[in-house]
Amino acid sequence: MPFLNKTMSSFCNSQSKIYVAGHRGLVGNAICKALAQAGCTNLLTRTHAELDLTDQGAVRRFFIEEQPEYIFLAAAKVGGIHANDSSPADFIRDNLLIQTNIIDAAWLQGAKKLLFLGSSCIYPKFAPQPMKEEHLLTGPLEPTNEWYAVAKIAGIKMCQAYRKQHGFDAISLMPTNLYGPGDNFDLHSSHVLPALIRKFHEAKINDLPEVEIWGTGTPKREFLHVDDLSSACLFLMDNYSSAEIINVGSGQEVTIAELAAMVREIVGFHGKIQYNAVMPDGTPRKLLDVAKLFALGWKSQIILRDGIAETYSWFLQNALLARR
Ligand code: GFB
Repeated sequence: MPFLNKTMSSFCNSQSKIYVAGHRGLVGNAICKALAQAGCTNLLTRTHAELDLTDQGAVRRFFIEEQPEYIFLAAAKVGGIHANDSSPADFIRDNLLIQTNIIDAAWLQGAKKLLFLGSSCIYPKFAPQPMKEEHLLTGPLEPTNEWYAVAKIAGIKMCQAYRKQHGFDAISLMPTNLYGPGDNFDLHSSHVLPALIRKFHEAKINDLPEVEIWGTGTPKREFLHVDDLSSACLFLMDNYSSAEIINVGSGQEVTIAELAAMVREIVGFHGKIQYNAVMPDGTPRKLLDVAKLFALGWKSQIILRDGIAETYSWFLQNALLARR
């Protein structure tokens, strides 16, 4: 079957009222762009200052007033391995509150459909690779991000419970490690890819002899461009309705050392790479099995090298504005 990638967009027209929670984040922003390109003009967004998603009363009032029909739940507290490991209370609290408030209010107000975004870290640390949807809850989690993972698993279970008890059409997507323009480039809280872009860039302009990479460089990660994820979100909002979770990935993985070499070349840094094994490696491998999604007719399109080059040029143009 040829890969469709184009959503039928039955939900997506100028009439449908669509709420994107977390529209200023990497994912929410990409979803808004994709929706606008697909012709959805009735988009609803709120900044954090306008609506605190951890406040149940405020979220309920917002849903009563606005009555959104379709919800993309992209609001979450996210971060890289160090942020997850050092702020476990924030990760479990904020995510549980945000997702619980939104899922419950959406159902209460009779929304037509909700799309919840989880993460590949919901799978056990030593899950067989590539990780299939049925590997959920079959073993212990990776300790550096178990707090975030437990919150995301609760979100999955909540979607399943509301479907089972109330017939609410809530679906759960499990994206792999994401990156792209608009990412967080703060070296303490970011994920590896933006961190490497910034580290190599700053080493280049400051003529430094080496760049420090956390861990051993041996863990493998799969990366997906955020525009591929937003395309999958629109596609699945139209073409998927099930209690079962569905993985969203590129199907390709690289070691952190390979990633570092690629970023170094794209940025044009000629010094050395120094590994700091005192910093954690995290899960050794995290490759999603994307057979289920591919069988529905969707496939990622952005090649990692191209996506990194695009993200680096975004960083260069927006470095002063980028969150630091
Ligand atoms: O992207 P990252 O922080 O998240 O780290 P995870 C991936 C790998 O890159 C780890 C290594 O092995 C890190 O040790 N790494 C090397 C670095 N240098 C750096 C650096 O400068 N910064 C960072 N951040 N990493 C997160 C989870 O895990 O993935 C979240 O903690 C979430 O919960 C997210 O699931 C997608 O892939 O290890």
